Amino acid sequence: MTSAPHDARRTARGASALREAFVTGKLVRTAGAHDGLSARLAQEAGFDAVWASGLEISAAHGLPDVSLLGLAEYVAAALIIRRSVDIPVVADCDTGFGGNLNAAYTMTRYEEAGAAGICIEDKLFPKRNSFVNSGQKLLETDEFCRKLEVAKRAQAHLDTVLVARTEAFICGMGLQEALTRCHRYVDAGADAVLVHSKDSTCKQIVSFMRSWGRRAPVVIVPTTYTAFSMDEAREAGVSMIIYANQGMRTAIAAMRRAWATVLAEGSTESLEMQIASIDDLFAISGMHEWLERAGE
Ligand code: SPV
Ligand code: MG
Repeated sequence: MTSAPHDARRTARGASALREAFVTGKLVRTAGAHDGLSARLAQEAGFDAVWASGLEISAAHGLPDVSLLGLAEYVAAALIIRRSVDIPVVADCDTGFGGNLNAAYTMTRYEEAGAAGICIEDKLFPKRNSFVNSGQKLLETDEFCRKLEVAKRAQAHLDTVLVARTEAFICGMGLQEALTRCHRYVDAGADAVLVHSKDSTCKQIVSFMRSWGRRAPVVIVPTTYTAFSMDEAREAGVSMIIYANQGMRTAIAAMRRAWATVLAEGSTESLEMQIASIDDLFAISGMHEWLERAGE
């Protein structure tokens, strides 16, 4: 009989910074990413952490966020992200890619990849992205608590942050269900809770924060309630705010515009003034540092 090693000397990369921010009340400003470049741009902009987004990683594979990619593909993406930045990486692990044992293996694989935190949500596998209007099904609270306990027991690094995400609001449940679930998830060992909402206003989140009483750090993803500011989030007691997909949506819009311009104008002359230079591309991808290694 073996159990997961729990070696106090081992720490997860960046996890202590996250935990310290949670204790001191600093809002962890987090940007979604799907590869090394998008993560590095978030770091360069000054974000405190990166979210290895399931939606972005799926889209980067040309696939919808409906549990088509597997654990290995998501971990590979998270590893590339983690190698590209120094700030903590929090990984979107969907439902933990299956049952309780899958959630345990998810914890192990992401810790090996250097994630500071992993986030597991209380939906049924296979899940749909939260903004899809069909097929949103919640796992029973008891069953999800068991999944969290099993994942937590697999944790090898002392400070890895396990975020339990409730999709109660996404599935049409009310405040009480969201609160009850989050309290149970913290009882089960979650270090933080993510409360997702697809409301166009911040009402659900603000009412949750008022009743939560700061029992554990709260993470939010204000994709639809766009007017909710960082200052308001801080004031409400939110610990981490994730801009999960705005970077990729910006890239999509910009690339569409660029390629349309090239086809319309028949050359890249006017586009050249608007886009990053080759030198910029070299710099962000580390060309100079790598050439220096070869003495060039
Ligand atoms: C993701 O980025 O994959 C998320 C956040 O889970 S959301 O797409 O808003 O559900
Ligand atoms: Mg996701």
